[in-house]
Amino acid sequence: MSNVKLLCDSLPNIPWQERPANCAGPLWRYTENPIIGRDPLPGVARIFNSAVVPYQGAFIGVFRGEQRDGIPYIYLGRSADGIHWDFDPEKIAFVDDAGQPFMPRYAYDPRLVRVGDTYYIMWCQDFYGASIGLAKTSDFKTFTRLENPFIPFNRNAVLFPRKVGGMYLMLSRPSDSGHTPFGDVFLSQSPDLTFWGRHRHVIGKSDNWWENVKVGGGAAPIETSEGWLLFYHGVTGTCNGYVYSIGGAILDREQPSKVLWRCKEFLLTPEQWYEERGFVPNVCFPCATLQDADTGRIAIYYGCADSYVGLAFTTADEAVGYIKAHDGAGKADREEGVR
Ligand code: BMA
Repeated sequence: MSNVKLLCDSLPNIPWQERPANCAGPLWRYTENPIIGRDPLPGVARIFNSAVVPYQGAFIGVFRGEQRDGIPYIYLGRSADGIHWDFDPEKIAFVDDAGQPFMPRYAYDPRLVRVGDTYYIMWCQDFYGASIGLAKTSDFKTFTRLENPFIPFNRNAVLFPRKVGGMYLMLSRPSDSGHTPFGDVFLSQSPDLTFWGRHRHVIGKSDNWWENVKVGGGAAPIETSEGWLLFYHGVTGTCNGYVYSIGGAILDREQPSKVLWRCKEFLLTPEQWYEERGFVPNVCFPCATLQDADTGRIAIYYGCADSYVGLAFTTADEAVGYIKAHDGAGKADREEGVR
C-alpha cells in the first residue's frame, strides 16, 4: 500500500519488477533492458524517445523511428505486456481536419497523452525550424493533425492528462533549431487546443551540475495526492558533449507552474552500456510512464543513447519521497513566474 496516492486508473497489468537489493537510487532498471533493440523493423535503424499508453486491456504507443536515411518519423506499436512490441511497418499517416493527407517533413520525440476519451500526440516537426506538432486520435486509425500550438523554435511539448481550471495545459521548452545550448520549461494554457496563452515559467536549468545547461519536459505529469509528479530531462555539458539524466519535480495541482519540490540530484543517469553507448552516447530521455493507482507502481519509458528504449521502475512513495528528501527547488521555481 502506498501513502502517496496516484490519482489515475488501476492498471493491474503494468510491467513491473521489484526493486533489486543493490539499487541505490529511487529508480531501478528493467533487467532485460533495452526493450527495443537496433533495426526494429525494415527501413528503421533505431527506435528511441517514444511514448506508450494503456489501451483496450493492452498497450499502444507512438515511437520515434529513425529511418535508414536518418530522417525520423512516428510509428505505431502495440504490445500485450508493455515490454514486447510489434510495430506497423508504415509511419503514421496523419490527415488534416479536411481529411487531406499530412506528412511532416520529419517527426521526432513523440509523447502520447489521453485526455478524456481522446489521445493526443505531440512531437517535434519542421515549422520554419524545430517546432511542436499536435494531432489527435480516438481509435488509433485516424490521426488528425491540429494547429501547431507554438511559434518556432520549440521542443519537448507535453500535455497534462486533464484540464486544470477548465484549461488544457501543455509544457514546452522554447529552443533554437539546432542542438540548443540552453532551455527552460514553460507552461501554456488553452481553452480549445488551438489558442495558447497565459505562459508561465516552470523550471529552468539549475546550479546542480547535472542539469546546468538545459532542462526539458519528459513524461506527461502524473497526478498524485502531493501534486503533479514530473519526470523531466536535465542536461550538462562535458568535453565530449551533452549528458542527459532523468530529474524529478512535483508541481502544484491547481497551479502547476508552481514547483513544490524539485530534486537536486538526478533520479537516473547514464550508467548501463545501452545508455552510455549508441548514436548519441550518454542519453536517458524520459517520454512516458504507466502507473497503477492500486499499488502506486510506476513504469518509466526512456530513450537510451538515441538508439534504444529502456524501462525503469519506481513507486509513488519512492519517487515522491526521494524528491522531497532531496529538495533543492529555488525561489524562481516556487513562484508562479513573472509575466
Ligand atoms: C535532443 C533531441 C532528442 C535527443 C537528444 C540527445 O536535442 O534531439 O531527441 O535524444 O537531443 O541527442
